Amino acid sequence: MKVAHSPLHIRHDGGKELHRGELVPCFEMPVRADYILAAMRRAGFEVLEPRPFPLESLLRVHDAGFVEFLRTAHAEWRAAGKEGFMLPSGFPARALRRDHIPTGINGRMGYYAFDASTPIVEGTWDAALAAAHCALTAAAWVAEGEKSAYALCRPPGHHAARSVYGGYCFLNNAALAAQHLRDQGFGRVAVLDVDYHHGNGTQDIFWERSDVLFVSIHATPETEYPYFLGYADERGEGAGEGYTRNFPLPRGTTWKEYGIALDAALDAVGGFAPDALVVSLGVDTYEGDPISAFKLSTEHFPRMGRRLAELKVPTVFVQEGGYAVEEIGANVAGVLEGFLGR
Ligand code: OKP
Ligand code: ZN
Repeated sequence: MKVAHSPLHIRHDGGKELHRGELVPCFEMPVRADYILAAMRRAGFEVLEPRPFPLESLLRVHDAGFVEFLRTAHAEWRAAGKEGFMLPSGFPARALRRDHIPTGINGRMGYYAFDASTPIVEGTWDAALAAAHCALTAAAWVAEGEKSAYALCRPPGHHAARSVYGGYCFLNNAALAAQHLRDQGFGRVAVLDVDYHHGNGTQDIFWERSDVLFVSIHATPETEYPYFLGYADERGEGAGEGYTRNFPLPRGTTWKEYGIALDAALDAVGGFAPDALVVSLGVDTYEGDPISAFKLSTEHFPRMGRRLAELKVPTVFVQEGGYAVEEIGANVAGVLEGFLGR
């Protein structure tokens, strides 16, 4: 399997997030990619740098003002005399205006963000753009005839909506891959999101579309991030009605219950008869994950991969979460090797 990876990911580093009353280095840290890369090499996968893509490719799934904000945010912050990482301190929540974008950097940041756990540093744009190019490159390989490919994206993408960032995500790598496949002639594309957290951004992007099915298995938003999307009654709207499917599961879910939900999700995907599949591959369902509460062990990830392969559809894997850094490589490689039947 070909792997798209860019060393530019390392530029997204140095931010902190609030965790249990303290500012700590972000769980979404550069070493995650190092561990995955080492596992890819051990598995004998060919690792290649992403191709460049025009900025307009991003506008297939993102708002132009949003992309421009991300591209220039840190420079504006510096120009306003500030230093270090950027976190928003006010959001256009209920009772506040949402029809005006403030001109100042703090207001614009709050306008485009949905949480305060996603710092922007000087190199965030370079890294997020490189991750998007990894996803687009992996999609291009599959469009050119590869049966599968893996995009080693960092930062992740599935929480990023058309014009909102958050959840460690800036550009929606999986949505970009799915849209690229659509644009290359794959008529029906399914996105299956197996990250512990609901892929609210991907759901937002494809909410009203029937050409891209979004199916997600995740921890219930009643208790888990992102809290405000990912409930079972969300099924899409307009032309997209029925083309979003959510399978929320409680904290403490083990492989036994997970496997049942996976079968139901795979039935939904199979019923759609997709021409291609994008897997938002978060391995934060692992029992040792420091911010998650499912109970999958390393031996379960190859089983997940084997079940995905049963769909027999060209597949692009896009890296999302996974924060147990020492085990992340084995868990990701497990899915991919299980998929390949080895
Ligand atoms: C990103 B992905 C803990 C707050 C954590 C953000 C979680 C983002 C998960 N201090 N909130 O889906 O793995
Ligand atoms: Zn996650």
